[in-house]
Amino acid sequence: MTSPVDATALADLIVYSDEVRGALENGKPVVALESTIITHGMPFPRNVETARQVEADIRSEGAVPATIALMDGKIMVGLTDVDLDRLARAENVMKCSRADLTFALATGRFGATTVAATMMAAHAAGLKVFATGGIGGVHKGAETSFDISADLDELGRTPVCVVSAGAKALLDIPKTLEVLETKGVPVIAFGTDELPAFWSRDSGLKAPYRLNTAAEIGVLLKMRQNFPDHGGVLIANPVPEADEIRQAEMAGFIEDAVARADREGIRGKDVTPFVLSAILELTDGRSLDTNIALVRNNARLAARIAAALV
Ligand code: PSU
Ligand code: MN
Repeated sequence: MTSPVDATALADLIVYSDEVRGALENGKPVVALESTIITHGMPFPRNVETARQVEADIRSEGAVPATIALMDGKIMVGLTDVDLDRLARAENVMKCSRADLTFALATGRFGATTVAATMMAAHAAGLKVFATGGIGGVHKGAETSFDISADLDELGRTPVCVVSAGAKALLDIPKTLEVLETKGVPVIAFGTDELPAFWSRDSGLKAPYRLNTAAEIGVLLKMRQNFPDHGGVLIANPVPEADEIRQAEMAGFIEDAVARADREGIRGKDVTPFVLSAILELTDGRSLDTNIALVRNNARLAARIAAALV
């Protein structure tokens, strides 16, 4: 008789790349990567170039990258170059958060995983560290739209360390911090007292906590492992100074992009991709360069954190 909770059924849905399986068997550090940033966050072909570059960055730090996506009813943990290319070129890829993951699997659709769904998959696959750009959060105007990213809920429940450049500055960052606190998520700025705001190093808000080395973060994560039901940890790693667009300059672009989304009646899961591409246009492509730089920066830190855990 099968037990009501069948862990092997979930394990059967996971397809590891050879590189990731080998790393897990040999106790090498592995870093999970999301795929929504590829399909919905950046235009082709820079999306796939960036995805490859980020994987190379992780390898250069001595860790193994595991890009996660949903394909043919399976959770892919580590994509081959061919699959990465297929995903980056495909049209109508589903943007999959917690609510969408099983739909994509059940229908065999291509699904790109958000922070929330990547955390779910990473946890199921035994991965503890995940690098992204910026997490989703509480949108401006959420008091009427109720638009709050499932990323926050996932951080509250799933024990994975998410290395980000903070919450995307198009969000209401003070409200996002409040929700993270309510959900019990430690928010730790890396090497700074300020909470970073994705494209900018500063948000004007103080970060709840600060740590200065990957080793210190490793100690905290190991402590956290004593409480497996305590959910995730959010690392906020500021974009390198040379690549940032300062907050004062960014504010105008964000305001224009959010107003455009409002005028065009963009709702729900389309908001984040729409605003990101509007900002790309308004900044003449500069926001994309910054986005790529911060993702690479986060990937390198995540690799060092993963190494501190093994
Ligand atoms: N960060 C980026 N680009 C992105 C995203 C984050 O630099 O495209 C994606 C992530 O996958 C994140 C998602 O989880 O946007 C949030 O979407 P929503 O607000 O609809 O939950
Ligand atoms: Mn949303």
